[in-house]
Amino acid sequence: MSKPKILVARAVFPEIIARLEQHFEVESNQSDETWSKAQLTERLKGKDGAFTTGGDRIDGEVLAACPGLKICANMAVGYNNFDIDAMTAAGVLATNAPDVLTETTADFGFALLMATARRVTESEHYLRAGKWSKWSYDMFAGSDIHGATLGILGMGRIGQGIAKRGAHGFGMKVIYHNRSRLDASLEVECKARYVGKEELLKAADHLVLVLPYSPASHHTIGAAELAMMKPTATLINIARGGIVDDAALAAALKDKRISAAGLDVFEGEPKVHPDLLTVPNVVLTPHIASATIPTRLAMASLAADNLIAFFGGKQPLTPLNPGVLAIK
Ligand code: 8YV
Repeated sequence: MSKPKILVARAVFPEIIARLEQHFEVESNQSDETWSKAQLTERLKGKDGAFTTGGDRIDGEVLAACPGLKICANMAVGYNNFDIDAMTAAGVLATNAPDVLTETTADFGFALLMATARRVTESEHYLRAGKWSKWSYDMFAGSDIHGATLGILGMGRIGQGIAKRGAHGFGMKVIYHNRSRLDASLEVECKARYVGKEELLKAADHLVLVLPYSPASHHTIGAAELAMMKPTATLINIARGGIVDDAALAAALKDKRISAAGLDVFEGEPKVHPDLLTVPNVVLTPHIASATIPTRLAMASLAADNLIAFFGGKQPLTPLNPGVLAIK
């Protein structure tokens, strides 16, 4: 019997490719070429499955051109690159890669918060530029983390990880807002208090965004929300580009309407709004919150496990539209 054909859309660990090759006929993109949607579609034609990452768009147009496709396994917890309704309508299973990246991503959220509030990168650039000639009492004075009020918007697994770090590690007062309130026992574990969105914006000294992107969460933070925040506040986005209106944020940072921001994700990335590149009070990183080798390996392994289980007639580990399996 011939093996199912799969496409691995981006470069990934060679050991993952080797494992996939034991089960599938694999076409991979180990040279990590940047494919347009049309190029991705061309390569997906005739394939039974796909191993995708957050930048690979799978929508009705792609699916219509690839009727043989049965599953797309995303090496990411976020799946806004998938049109889930279109996939379900086409009978294509979608899987993501949750849990394995929670603690690593929460670590990074905290790293970005600390770097932003304590002006780590801005002061390093100053030093590297040879501008440091003497100590002074207010040089690169930032904001305290310990004891401050940490606001979290989006209290899923990663949000909870950040809350625990803040409450237990740094004695922060944690408040959060989410579509639904956590169970009381989880609120106790995270030492977090549920508040409305407006109170969150107004009370947070540091606001971390960890909510999923969807058309409904587009520009959750725009000029009006930034205007509600404290002028001393910091804003951290490790969620998705598009949740923040980057142009409005750049203007708010320039006018010091908020103190600083730390951004790992951007609208239209890898492009970055040019105004963000010119303001000093922002820390910018290229979507690396889950980037440690053990975690990226665990994410890739989970995506591979989903493909192997599915084609082996077993239940995939992390299906997003499991109803599709019932139809088959
Ligand atoms: C990935 C992410 O690195 O998992 C996610 O949702 O944003 C990141 O961890 C990226 O999406 C690549 O797939």
